[in-house]
Amino acid sequence: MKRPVGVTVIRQILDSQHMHRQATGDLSGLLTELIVAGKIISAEVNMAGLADVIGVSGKTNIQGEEVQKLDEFANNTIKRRMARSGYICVMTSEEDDDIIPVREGYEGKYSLAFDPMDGSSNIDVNVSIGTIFSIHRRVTQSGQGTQDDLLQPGASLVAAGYIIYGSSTMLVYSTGDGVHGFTLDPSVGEFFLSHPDIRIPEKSKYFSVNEGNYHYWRPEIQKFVNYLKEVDADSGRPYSSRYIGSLVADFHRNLITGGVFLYPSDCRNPAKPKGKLRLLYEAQPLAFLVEQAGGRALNDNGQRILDIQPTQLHERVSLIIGSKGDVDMVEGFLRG
Ligand code: P6P
Repeated sequence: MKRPVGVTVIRQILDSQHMHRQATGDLSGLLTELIVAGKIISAEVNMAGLADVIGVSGKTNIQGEEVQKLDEFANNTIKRRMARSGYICVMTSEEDDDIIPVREGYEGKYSLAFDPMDGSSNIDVNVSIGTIFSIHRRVTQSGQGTQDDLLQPGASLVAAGYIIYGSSTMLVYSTGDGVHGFTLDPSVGEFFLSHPDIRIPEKSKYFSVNEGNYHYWRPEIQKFVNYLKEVDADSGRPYSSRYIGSLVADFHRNLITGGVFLYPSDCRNPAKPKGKLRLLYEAQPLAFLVEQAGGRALNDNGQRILDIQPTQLHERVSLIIGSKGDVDMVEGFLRG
C-alpha cells in the first residue's frame, strides 16, 4: 500500500513556530497535545456505532441539553490531557458550568476554551460532529488562571480550530498565518496536510439556516433570506439551501464551497435573547478562522464577532458567518 509522504501537522506547526523568532514552542506543544486528544476522540467516535457509547449519559449540561456519552468522553479526554500539559492556566468547556483549573505546578501561559463535541444531538444519526477550540494568551500574571484569562475578545485570539469527525477526520486550524486543513490517515494515526491555505470563496450560491425559526427572526433577516430565494439569474438567485444542523459540518462545507451560515437571534425564548450559539467556544473560533480565510462574521446587530467583549463563559450570540460577499449583503439588509 502506497504510504502518504505529505506534510504532517507537526511539521506545519513547527514551520509556523520558526517563522516567529520569539516563539518558545509552548503554542506548538499546546496544539500537539490537543491533536493527540483529537485522535483519541476520533477513534472513539468511529467506534460509537459499535460500542455502547451511543445514547445519553442521563446528565444535562448548563444549556439544559442531554449530555451524550461521547460528549462526556470527549470532554474528559481534553480536560485530563490539557490539565497536565503545562501550556495553559485555565480552561472552559461547554460541558462544565464553571472554569476548569489545571494541575498545580503545571500552569502555562495560554487559556483554552472548547466545545468537546458540537452537534452532539446528531451522534445517534451518524451526522458529522466536531470539537471546536480557541486559545488566548493569559492576562493574569501567574498561578491558576481566572475567568479574565478566558473572557477576551476574539480579536486577541492566538489560535483556533476544529476537528470534524465525518466521512474522514479533519483538523482545520489557524495560528494567524492562514487556515490549513489536515486529514487523518487512521492507518498511521497521523494528520497530513490536505487543504493548504484555505480561502473561502468571495461569493457563493449556498445559504445555511434553520428556516423553522423564520417567524422568530428580525424582519431584516427574514427579508434577506426571502431575497436569496427570489428568481433572478443575473444575481445568481435563488441560492441553494444546505443545512445539516451540526455547526462544524455546516461551517466546514461553507469554508470549502463558499456560503453563508446564519443562526439569528430569535424572540421566542427570553432565556436565549442573543441566539443559540455560544460566543467563547463556537462563534469566536469560527469567526477567527473565517476572517483568516478571507470571510466575515457578524452578529445580527451587525457587530463584528471578533470585537465583542465577552462577559460570561457560556454567553450566547447570534451568528452570521461565511463568504465576504454574502455577509456584506446581510450587513446591507441589517442597515435597512
Ligand atoms: P437547530 C447543535 O446542537 C448546535 O449546537 C449546532 O451544532 C448547530 O448549528 C445548531 O445547534 C443547530 O440548531 O436549532 O437548528 O437544531
